[in-house]
Amino acid sequence: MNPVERSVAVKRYATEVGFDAVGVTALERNAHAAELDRWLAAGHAATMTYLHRQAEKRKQPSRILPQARVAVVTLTNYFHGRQLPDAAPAGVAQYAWSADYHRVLLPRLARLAAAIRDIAPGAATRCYADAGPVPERELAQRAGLGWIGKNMMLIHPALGSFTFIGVVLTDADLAPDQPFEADRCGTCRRCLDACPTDAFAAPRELDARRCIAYLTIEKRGAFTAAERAMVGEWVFGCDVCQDVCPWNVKFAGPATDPALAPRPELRAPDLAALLAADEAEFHRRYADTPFARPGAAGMRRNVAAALANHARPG
Ligand code: B12
Ligand code: SF4
Ligand code: SF4
Repeated sequence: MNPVERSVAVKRYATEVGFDAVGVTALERNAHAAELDRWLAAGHAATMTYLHRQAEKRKQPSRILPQARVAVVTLTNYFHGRQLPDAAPAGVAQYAWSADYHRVLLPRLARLAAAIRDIAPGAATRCYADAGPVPERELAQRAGLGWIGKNMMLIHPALGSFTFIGVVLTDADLAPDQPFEADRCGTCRRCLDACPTDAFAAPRELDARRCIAYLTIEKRGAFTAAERAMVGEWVFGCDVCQDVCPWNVKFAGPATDPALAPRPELRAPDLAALLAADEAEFHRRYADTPFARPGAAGMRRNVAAALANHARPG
């Protein structure tokens, strides 16, 4: 097989294992390395110090796996439609309505990596989904899968932005795709205007310190009074800047993947039970879910804030 035929075979297999879109890009220097440097220097990473440590690899992704030549980049649709959770106050971002996506994506990526090694015998492969020093949105844009919207999300023209990105780095000789060069946001700025905390310092510049996703998922310890007010009635993550995006409103279709089926205890969690759960009970209920990231104490903090904000709106 020549590189083009190998790419076609890899992409066919990616679709068979359940990925909704796939593309290939060469591991050149990140074209937006300067944006990353500025973002970090401005303090927008908040307490996510790993982003500073990983910066050099994000800027030059060939340093992640030294012999790697290309990234095979996948998208997995997780959109569950436009319905809101039944029980307010309990805003949970849609990506957390089903089992922890790392557990779904990584076995699929491992199967894709095995197929790459069959198609290109002797190839080295390494799989990533979210964790690791991989500039996933940047690679997805370069692999032709969509553009980076003003809300910083990778937007696929047919799937929208409610997608997970998964990556296989490899030294296999695969033909790359053309990057997605167009910016289809145009003059729209709905995401910037709708963000409840004004977290965008500018288009494509998110200050994590003001982002509800950061506050409810990544921040450790107690909220300040200002942070407590900012999270509103979200108990885990936030979807506002995606919910308002016309590319999701018009084009995103619900995921049919059984592995990502919504679970009631995640979509509309029992807040009293979450508040009362000790470590053992929390682990029993939520160990395989995204709620495990903030953990029992983090979720208690989030629920307490959401309930207080619900009682005292505005
Ligand atoms: C840290 C992190 C966060 C932080 C910071 C978010 C942020 N905007 O940077 C917090 C906790 C706030 C967060 C929130 C969310 N996250 Co997050 N997060 C990450 C993580 C681990 C690293 C992102 C990062 O490096 N940020 C630093 C910024 C500077 O880098 P960047 O986002 O890659 O942006 C690059 C481009 O924007 C580019 N660039 C800049 N300007 C321009 C201009 C043009 C024209 C182009 C083409 C490119 C470009 O340069 C930047 C640097 O390379 C990635 C996984 C990964 N390994 O990449 C997931 C990831 C980005 N998150 C994801 C998700 C789903 C979310 C949430 C939707 C979850 C939720 N519902 O609560 C929110 C969305 C918030 C938002 N609007 O961005 C998905 C996004 C999927 C997609 N389709 O885009 C990822 C890819 C995880 C995954 N594997 O699926 N996240
Ligand atoms: S996830 Fe929510 S808080 Fe964060 S930038 Fe988007 S709308 Fe704003
Ligand atoms: S809401 Fe508008 S500006 Fe924001 S990402 Fe979507 S199309 Fe782009």
